[in-house]
Amino acid sequence: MTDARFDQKYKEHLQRKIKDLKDKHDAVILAHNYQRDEVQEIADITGDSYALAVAATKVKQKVIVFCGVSFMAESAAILNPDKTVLLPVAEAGCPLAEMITVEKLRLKKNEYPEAAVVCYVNTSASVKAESDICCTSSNAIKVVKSMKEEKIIFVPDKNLGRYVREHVPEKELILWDGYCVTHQRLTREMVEKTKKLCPNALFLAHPECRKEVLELADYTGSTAGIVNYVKDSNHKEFIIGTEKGIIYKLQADSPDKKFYLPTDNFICANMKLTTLGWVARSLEQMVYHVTVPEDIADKARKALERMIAVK
Ligand code: CIZ
Repeated sequence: MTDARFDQKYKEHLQRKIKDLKDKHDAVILAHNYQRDEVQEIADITGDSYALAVAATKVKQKVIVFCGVSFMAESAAILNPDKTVLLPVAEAGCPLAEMITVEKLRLKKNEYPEAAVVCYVNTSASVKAESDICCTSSNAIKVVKSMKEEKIIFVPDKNLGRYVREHVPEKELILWDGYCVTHQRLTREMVEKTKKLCPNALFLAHPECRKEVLELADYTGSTAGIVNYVKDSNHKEFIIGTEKGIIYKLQADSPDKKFYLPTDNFICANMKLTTLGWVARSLEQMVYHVTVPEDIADKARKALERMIAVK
């Protein structure tokens, strides 16, 4: 048997095994848009963190296997205290979420006591608990507009914060110095080079990209925004300014369209830690059970639910 045929057989074996384990344990699989293709294939629901946070509140199953990174599984656990939430790889974290601590946020709040705190969902439960409201890249502009306070401490992504500031000039945004290490890798030169190679393609960028990159974008939005933009567009070619995993959904929705990445290195290493093997192990051994201390969960839930209520 060739290596490729063996890999395919092994993949199918693991996917069958996961399906059986899911039935046995009354589980549902949620997968982020940046997960490996074969993990998105076995997911019951895929989406960005906003869609997954909302979906998590509606699932009927007892067990939620969250294929993503730790802050996402934490949010699902906070919103669903009665369910068992599993993260297949305990080490799947988010460097951006680690760029802020509760202690440092408290110092910033003391500096600006009149300001409200809007935290990006890419934060720990403790930072959410210290914030007034959460946001995702899908709803950050709406969330900031919904605040009655004029001054907003926006944490921790400075690129997303800058993008929101441009769209909500009536608010004063105090930005944190954090960034997504994956999106920060993309430079203006990489995009310009790809545009020259693909002159008919539109460039779609995620707001976690640098300002100089967003200046080149034909459209800026979250992964959900990019997916919808491509579906509705008459264009046939797109340069994608976000993590590679999104191509799976784009290509599945629009098999007739072409997608190009401006760099082969547009990969979030943490998102790619989750493999089919770890998902199967997660269900076999019920690991890793994500829990959040009740006092923190209660406060963080308010920030998440307030976000979900923003229309
Ligand atoms: O909000 C999310 O899920 C992230 C991290 C990116 C996106 O736009 O989906």
